[in-house]
Amino acid sequence: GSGVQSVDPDDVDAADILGSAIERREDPALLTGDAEYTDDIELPGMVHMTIKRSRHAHARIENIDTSEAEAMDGVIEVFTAADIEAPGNLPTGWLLDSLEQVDHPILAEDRVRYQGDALAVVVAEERYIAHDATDRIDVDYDRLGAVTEPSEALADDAPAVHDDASGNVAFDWDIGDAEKTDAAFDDADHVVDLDLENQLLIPNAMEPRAAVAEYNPSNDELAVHMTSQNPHLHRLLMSGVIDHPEHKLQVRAPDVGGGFGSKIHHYADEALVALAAKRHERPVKWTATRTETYLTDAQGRGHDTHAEMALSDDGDILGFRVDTAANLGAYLSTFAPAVPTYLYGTLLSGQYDIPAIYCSVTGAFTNVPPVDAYRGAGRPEASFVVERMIHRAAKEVGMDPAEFRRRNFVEEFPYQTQVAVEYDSGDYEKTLDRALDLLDYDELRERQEAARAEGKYVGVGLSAYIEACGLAPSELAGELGAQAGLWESGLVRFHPSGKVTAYCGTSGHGQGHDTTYAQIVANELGVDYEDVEVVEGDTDEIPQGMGTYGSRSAAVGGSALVKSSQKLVEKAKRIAAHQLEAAPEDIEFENGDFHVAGAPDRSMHIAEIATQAYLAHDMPDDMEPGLEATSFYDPDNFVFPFGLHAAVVEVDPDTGEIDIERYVAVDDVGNQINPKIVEGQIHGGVAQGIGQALYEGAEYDDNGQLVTGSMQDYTVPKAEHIPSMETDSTCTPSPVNPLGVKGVGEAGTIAAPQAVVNAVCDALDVDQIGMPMKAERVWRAANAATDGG
Ligand code: MCN
Repeated sequence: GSGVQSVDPDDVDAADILGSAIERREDPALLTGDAEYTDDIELPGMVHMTIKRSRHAHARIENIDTSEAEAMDGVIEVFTAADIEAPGNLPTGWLLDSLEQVDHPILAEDRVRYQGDALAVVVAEERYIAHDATDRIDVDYDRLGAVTEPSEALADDAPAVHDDASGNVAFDWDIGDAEKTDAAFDDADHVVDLDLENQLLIPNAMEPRAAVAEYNPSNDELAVHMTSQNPHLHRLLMSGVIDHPEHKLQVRAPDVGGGFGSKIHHYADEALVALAAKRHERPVKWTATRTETYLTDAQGRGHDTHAEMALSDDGDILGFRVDTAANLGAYLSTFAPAVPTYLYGTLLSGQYDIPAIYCSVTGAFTNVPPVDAYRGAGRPEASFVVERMIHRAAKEVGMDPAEFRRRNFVEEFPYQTQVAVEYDSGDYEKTLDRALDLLDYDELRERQEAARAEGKYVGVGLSAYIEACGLAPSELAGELGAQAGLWESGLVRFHPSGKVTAYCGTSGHGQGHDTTYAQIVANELGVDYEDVEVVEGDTDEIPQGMGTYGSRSAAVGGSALVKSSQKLVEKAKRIAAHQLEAAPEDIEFENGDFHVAGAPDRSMHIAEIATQAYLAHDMPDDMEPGLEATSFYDPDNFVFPFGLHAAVVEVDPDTGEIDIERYVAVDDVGNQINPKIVEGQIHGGVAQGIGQALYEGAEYDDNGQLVTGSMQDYTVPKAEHIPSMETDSTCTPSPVNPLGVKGVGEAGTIAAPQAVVNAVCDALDVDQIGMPMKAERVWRAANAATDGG
């Protein structure tokens, strides 16, 4: 059901390059094995590192005996926290004020708090020797009780994960107006409520995390090649963690095989690799096993929510109250506190004009790995709560769910929500209508009735999602309480031959930036697409940067490249005026050509001007030679993509099996730089969202042991599990950035879960089914429903 056909860039006119569905230029290397991943790096004299991890979720460490491991041939060193002078703490949640701060040492000293916590490091000549030696480290544990669910952790008698965090509370946070919301509930004709769990998920990047570090003692330069989504941030944070000067630290991300958020955070492991390289003055490599990624990659979601909605008889939403306990895991990960707060509470108005909203969130420490951003980060949780409640509310007031949505949609933009953010632009009816058309909605409802008469359970689920992305606006982030601004930098450099290199502080790891950034720059400069090379992911090459997450790269990084390109055009125009002996005001610029107004034959191409800028003796007075420009771009607002996703399912009440017959996705991400890449991002995102609805979920036993610790136990959806999708789009350009783009990288994941859950609830005519909707759960719900229970 794929709609967009890709085209060869050679077949596209230069003037049409922006917006064309050209093939991704990065794919040949990725598909043929020519890509360079971190684990492909081989350096002379390189040695290998492994990490001894806690087998228990919560325990005191009585003793670590490394003697047998150290005695093995080929083992260079085994070190524990006691062996390093300043063990260093990881950054903990620097995006929220008023946190219960707890230390997160890079090696556990006397206590471990999750299965997988790092205890000791082995450095050896060969990888397999390092792994064998790790097994021979003997740890004496004194086990403590473990908690894995936020509701359990917040109970009175729960074991304390940190002695300093009373009641396992990391923070209490709220947003909205409690009194106004209470008043709305007092006036309501109907109140509906649901208990909603958004289960913990394990990110599954194809490439596990890995790092290779090399240190030069003569000049104190340390280079870390690692699986990073944000090398500059990693450099800044790591320089603090291992106490190495930032300007002598290079962080470089080679090709990175996916991240989905899990490669933004600063983990212990990469810092330990850097420390090991400094201790031994030899290059050191560490690559996580798949088991390690399951145990230690920051997990996502993990919300227990009670939500209530106040309604009028005629179907207006009057108020919305949400109370959430969020699982933060054993320590605060880099961005963790921001995820269930600013990225969640601010999105609870959904696509609706809701006059009163109040949301309170308690962040809880538990004995699971740190929980942090995972594709969508806070926004899928918000959209899930809103759209599940909307489905429930429509039923309560006896309205069709599509019409209930339409009645409550925001119609005027910009729209100030009751939860701090202001939506930039939108047209929610348009995506709804497009989706209803594609579904042939009325006919579908008739078919549903007819099927029911034959004992078949067909259901339709809608998800009118909204998200906030293009993560930047420093000022807004500050107003919301974040301690750091967010912007992006881009450098565009003409070479003397007229070719161009564009550098951006984002760091793509599967999103196709090499292609889309080249499209943006070629369009602005009017040069050939093939003449633009894109560089990302290296702190030694790129001025500064914030990285790739929060679907920010196109909106913020792309805009920085636009600004830099525009600066180049301005300078080039003055050089052209000088060379063409005209006033700069009389020079016109079109498709790369500067010409004198009214005299099109008096013209110079921008590439020729680049040559002049470097080689000519005759430049305008007071002008510096060279043709390059850097910009730091910080927009005024987030961008707010939106759309309508719909699932049509048939449920077998005898087996609990769900068949997704159709999946329709209509998305509005503003202007599209490359419609094929946009469609691919939607496909991948929806696959992950369906994965959450039907299959995925991290499960722990009572001791805090991960039960779903491998791909055999944790179902990552395969192609056969995902229906063919019908995609379409509308276009409401964002007024916030010069490209008019909104992000797309997380949209599908944010939209999909509740479309599928709503469809199954609709099919069985039940109010609630938990995710993942495995057969047994569905069967139980179906039986309860048909038993009249
Ligand atoms: N794009 C476009 N037109 C738009 C918006 C975006 O053509 N209106 C293009 C962009 O130029 C870019 C791609 O679509 O090539 C995604 O852009 P954007 O929405 O800006 O998102 P980012 O590039 O910042 O990527 C981050 C986003 C996130 S947050 C997660 S999580 C995620 C995702 O991207 N992880 C991914 N997509 C992923 N795709 C792959 N293959 N691997 C991951 O780990």
